[in-house]
Amino acid sequence: RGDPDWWRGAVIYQIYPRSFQDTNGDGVGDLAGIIHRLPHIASLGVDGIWISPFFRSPMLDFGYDVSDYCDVDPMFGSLGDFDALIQRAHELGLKVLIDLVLSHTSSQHPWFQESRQSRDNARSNWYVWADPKPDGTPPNNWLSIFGGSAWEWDGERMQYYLHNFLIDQPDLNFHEPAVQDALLDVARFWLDRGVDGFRLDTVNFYVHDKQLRDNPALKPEEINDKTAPAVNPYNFQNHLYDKTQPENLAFLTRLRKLMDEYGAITSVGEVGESQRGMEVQAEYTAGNDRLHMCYDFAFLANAFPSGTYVADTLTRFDEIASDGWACWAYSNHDVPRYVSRWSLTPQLAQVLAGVLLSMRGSVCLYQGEELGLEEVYVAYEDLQDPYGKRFWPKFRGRDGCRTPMPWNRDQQNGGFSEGKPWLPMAVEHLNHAVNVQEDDPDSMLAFYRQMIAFRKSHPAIVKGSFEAVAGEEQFLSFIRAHDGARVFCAFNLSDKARRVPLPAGNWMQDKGTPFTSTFEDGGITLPPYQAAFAVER
Ligand code: TEU
Ligand code: CA
Repeated sequence: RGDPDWWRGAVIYQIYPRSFQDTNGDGVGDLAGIIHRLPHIASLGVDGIWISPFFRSPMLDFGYDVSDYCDVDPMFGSLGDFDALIQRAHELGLKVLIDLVLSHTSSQHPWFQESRQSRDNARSNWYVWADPKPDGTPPNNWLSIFGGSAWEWDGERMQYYLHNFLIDQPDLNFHEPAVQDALLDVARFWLDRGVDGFRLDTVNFYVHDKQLRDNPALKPEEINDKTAPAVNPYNFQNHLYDKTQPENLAFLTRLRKLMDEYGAITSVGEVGESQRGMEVQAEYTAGNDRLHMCYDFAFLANAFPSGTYVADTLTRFDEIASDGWACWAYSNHDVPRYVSRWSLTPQLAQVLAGVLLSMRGSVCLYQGEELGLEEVYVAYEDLQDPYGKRFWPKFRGRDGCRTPMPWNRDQQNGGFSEGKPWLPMAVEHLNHAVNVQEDDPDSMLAFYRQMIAFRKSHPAIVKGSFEAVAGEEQFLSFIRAHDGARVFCAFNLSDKARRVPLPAGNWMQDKGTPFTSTFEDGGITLPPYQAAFAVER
């Protein structure tokens, strides 16, 4: 399977399959649609794809509620379609990562159906069951990310079960060895089918505090606010229970051993915790025998990433997680698209995309990011996300970044579907459609292609070390170095031109980027919102 280290510094394109390309007119994207559009992805020059869940599911959380880990939901196609997808992706030189949701299943999963029946069936211990307090209330104060108590009463078994997300997403009990074994079998099933790695959903939620102690960090107003999502409700990081969950480290080592049997496999664990997430990541990737990398939320939070913030974040990562390897993203299927979240002009979006694609770490791009798409306002009548429905209007949910991909301005529904799309095709996206940008050398699409090609042409940018030179509110510069080669990268985030001195050394401008700048007299003049790159002679 080639270079075992291919994932270090890779650019991975995230596909949200429901919204990528529909081929049978039911308004929902499918695997055949992904196959059809793989050449577009390959044309970006990325190294691989991560496909959000396509497994059998009642779709209450749009696939993150799995009822059969080893089959494709008929809505998306068949296992045969998946085999064809892998084959075509590999022909195009793209690695394929799938999204394993191991922390919880759907309540429709046969494991849960069996487990809920009694306290002594073969799978009775596969989920987290607990008796009520003497007054009948839930066993403790834990909250669900999607609102309300994390405990749901089950009238069949006459006990509460734990759900960190929807009521229909019961948490698996990782303290039960048989559960771990069954999930490793799932990973093996897909490795045998030829996948190149896994994105591991909510990897820091796998194991719960066996003692079920109350979360001491929870504020009473968080418990009572039924109108807004709680901030870090389960709050592992402030919890009495060790934030890294010692039992999880052992599970991740077992998973790693399995992946290593196959060679050239990678894993990226979602650690959705920005406060102390890096310490957790350090543990999860320590010693090269747990995860390969973690998916970091530093740039998925709401604040605009100043030069100071970027420099500090990357520096801190190296200090805290020195064995680790970061995986950064600006956008995904859970958060508002970054162009809107940070209120960026196209120029500022480009310079920040330049920053992302110059970072030490791997990079995930979310479908449509290469087109410069903005967040869509989805009206309440069209809302699909249960999380949004629950907290509307304080929180409008995640549909605004999940609307269909605009492929062709001149076709019905932007070329996404011949039927009624499950979420409306945003009219304002049509002018950004792939066919509009395809042959325009000044387009966002051309920008991303050139910037990705530039990144790949410099091993120092793909794999090199990171050393911050300057991190200011509106300016950032750093040096990436690998095997004796150094690249100096400078970014002007302001609306004023700026004179940038070159660091000591014999530097030469690299013109292979989509940015403009002038090199003269040992320094660089950076126009507003431009970046410059220099290599050593
Ligand atoms: O998300 C985990 C996660 O941290 C999210 O709850 C996030 O905080 C939330 O979506 C608000 O933006 C993963 C998946 O990415 C998400 O789509 C699933 O709904 C969730 O797990 C449950 O499986
Ligand atoms: Ca379809």
